[in-house]
Amino acid sequence: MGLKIWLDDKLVNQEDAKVSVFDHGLLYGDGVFEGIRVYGGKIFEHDAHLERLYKSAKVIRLTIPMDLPTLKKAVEETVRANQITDGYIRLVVTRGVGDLGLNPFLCKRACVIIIADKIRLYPAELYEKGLKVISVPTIRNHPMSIPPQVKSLNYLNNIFAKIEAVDAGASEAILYSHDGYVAEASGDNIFIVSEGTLYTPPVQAGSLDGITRRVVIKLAREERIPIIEKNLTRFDLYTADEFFLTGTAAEVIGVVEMDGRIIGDGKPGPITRRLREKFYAYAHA
Ligand code: PXG
Repeated sequence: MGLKIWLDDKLVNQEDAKVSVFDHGLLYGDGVFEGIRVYGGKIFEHDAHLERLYKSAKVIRLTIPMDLPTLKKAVEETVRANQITDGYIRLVVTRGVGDLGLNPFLCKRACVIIIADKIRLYPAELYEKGLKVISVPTIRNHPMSIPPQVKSLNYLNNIFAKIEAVDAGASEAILYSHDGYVAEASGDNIFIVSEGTLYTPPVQAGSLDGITRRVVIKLAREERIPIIEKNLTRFDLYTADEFFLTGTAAEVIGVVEMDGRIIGDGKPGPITRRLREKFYAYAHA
């Protein structure tokens, strides 16, 4: 049975959920998006995701054709129509239909797409064993190009990084900023533990302001685990006691090898496990 997809201003059948070949989202990757989880029928950090979407849209000079409360209702309606209790929402706003030129202001109306589907989780084994990651040659977008805090439809930079990781037989890519500091993974934020303190790069080092990252920082504070946001180098990652990634799809997942260096004792560490458990409890509360 097909899904019900939100398109512009209403739910339509999946077969009828079609956009124009003149949509600038397709022609230029011009648009913004969010990936959101549903846990036990509740939309996880719904307001935070929507606020980030409106900020991304503002930065790219895109007018979302409905206000936040209306969009929130549309997301809720889409989740309900597809009877999703545990799943994944992809919320996309494209620039809309224009001509073949770049000028976004010739596009009449932004197009709103909401897809709510079941999620395919990473295999449980991966959480037990931890990931192998590599540093990739592709650097994170320079802040004077598309700002990394904008969750835009233009993901080629991250896709380059992902290709480099897959080619090297690694699960994830670690990207650095133009000045050599750790930025983030291709679709996840980065944390390390060193002598009992949690460290994560500041968003300004070139990462998305991850919603999972924010929740993990909050949970660490509740757990009285010291947390410091500061610039990190690859030396800090290689020599960390623990290393983990955070993101909507992955939640909290340990990293056990990077560029041929074994992290800690080669298994996801105790603070990683504790924060993963806390995150699970928080998401399902
Ligand atoms: N950095 C980037 C570049 C991302 O795309 C995150 C960090 C984590 O942010 P959240 O808010 O999700 O904690 C993301 C997440 C996927 C997938 O399938 C993930 C993202 C986008 C598209 C796909 O893993 N974004």
